[in-house]
Amino acid sequence: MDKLLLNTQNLGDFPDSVVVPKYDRTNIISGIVHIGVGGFHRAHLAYYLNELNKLGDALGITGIGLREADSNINEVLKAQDHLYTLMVKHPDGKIEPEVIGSIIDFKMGITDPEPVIAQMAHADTKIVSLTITEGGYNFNPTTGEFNFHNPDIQHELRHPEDPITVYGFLCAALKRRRDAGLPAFTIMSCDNIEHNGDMARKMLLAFVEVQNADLATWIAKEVCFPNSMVDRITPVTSQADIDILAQNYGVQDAWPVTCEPFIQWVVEDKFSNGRPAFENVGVQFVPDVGPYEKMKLRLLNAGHSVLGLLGALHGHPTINACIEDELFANYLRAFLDEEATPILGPIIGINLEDYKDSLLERFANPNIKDSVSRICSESSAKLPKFLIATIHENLATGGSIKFATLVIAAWCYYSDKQVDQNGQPLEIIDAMQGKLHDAAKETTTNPLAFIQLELLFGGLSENERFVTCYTTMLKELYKKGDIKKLMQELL
Ligand code: CS2
Repeated sequence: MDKLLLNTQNLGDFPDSVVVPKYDRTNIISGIVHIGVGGFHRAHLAYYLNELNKLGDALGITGIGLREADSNINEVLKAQDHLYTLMVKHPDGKIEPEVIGSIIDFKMGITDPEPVIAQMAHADTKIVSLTITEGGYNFNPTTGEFNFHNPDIQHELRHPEDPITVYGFLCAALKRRRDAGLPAFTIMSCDNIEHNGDMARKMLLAFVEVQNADLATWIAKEVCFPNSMVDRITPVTSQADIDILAQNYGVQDAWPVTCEPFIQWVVEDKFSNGRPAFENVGVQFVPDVGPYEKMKLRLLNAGHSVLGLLGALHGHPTINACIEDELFANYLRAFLDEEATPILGPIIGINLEDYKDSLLERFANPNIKDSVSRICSESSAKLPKFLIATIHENLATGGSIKFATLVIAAWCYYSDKQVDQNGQPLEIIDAMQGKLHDAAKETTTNPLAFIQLELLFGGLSENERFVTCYTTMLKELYKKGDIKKLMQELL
């Protein structure tokens, strides 16, 4: 098949099996500035906006990169007129490729902050949305307070005109809007954090109160921070995906995104400066997102971590490989039923049994091939929110903790050994990797060393019930190194 580079000019020449934007992209106005254009954003918010444009809107996104690593996506998107292909992969093998046209520009904040501030401060910008990951919010995971020790934050506090982090940029832009008499934009967090909007608000206000108290008062009054629950499994793009797109569909896209068919976004209807009619494309607006967020984080995300860490140790490469292993599927279901479900209250419009059934089906999708290394990456930012919080709640109520505790023991062993049970090196990506390894290494002389990382575990190392359960499992694991045996024993 002839291969064509993905760009505006070639859109008309792709085969019918590839959906392309039919709307006029030259008319699009950038109403949303998005920080953190990773695969998830391109499979989720940018997808929804593309759907709205198909219905007649003309709204675009300006992507922002605040990290050196973002220069890759910047270059790819520039070369492709900001177009990219979303490859929706069904469990039966069907792939639906669709070219998404809603991202219309990209700016790198590290090389030149001014155009980024100007774009955020532009009258057309109504929303600044974020997917900066759990770690990007700059809070202490145990206390939940803003981390003022971060050197970049210290720099921005002294030099408001030279922003580096999301907080510096948001404040510089909001100050400019206030001074120009423009309304504030909405700050819309799309990260996997419970009360993500409240968290963004708390962190921004902590920062700006020190940087510019006067501006803090204006932000507290004018800026809305809706909480939201976002969901779509988006694995890391592989070379095989790029090749399939080129060979089977003739589209040469340097960085397509693959995802599952399922998509969900539940959001609070609190916007400072208007919003697109997202309800027309399936977004659910509710007065309180809390119960939906908690359900998703403590079932889906925690479930991923359970499979990811146990699976990595055993040597399963992907989440679907874990689910194909009956022991892993049963273990996951037992964790969901016995430890996660009891801490969730009833959720309007949701049948939790159906929700859990659908999670297992989604995880089993054999075409997604979501790597356990993606799931285990940045566990230090994820686990306190996804799993450790559940252990704390079950300890308080007398609930079961054994399934989650084994995951913590496995995490210690994994951080110490850094190889799976077959001796294959594990790909560990974590901002705290060094600290985790050092603490885990001490386990042989001090079994509590790992859980004494208070930043992650709070007071768990002083809880008798947890310590007994954890140290028994850890001993077994270090003695035999057989994770499946331990899993089996708990069922
Ligand atoms: C995953 C999430 O990062 C993780 O560990 O659980 O990326 C998950 O795939 C998404 O939140 C799905 O919506």
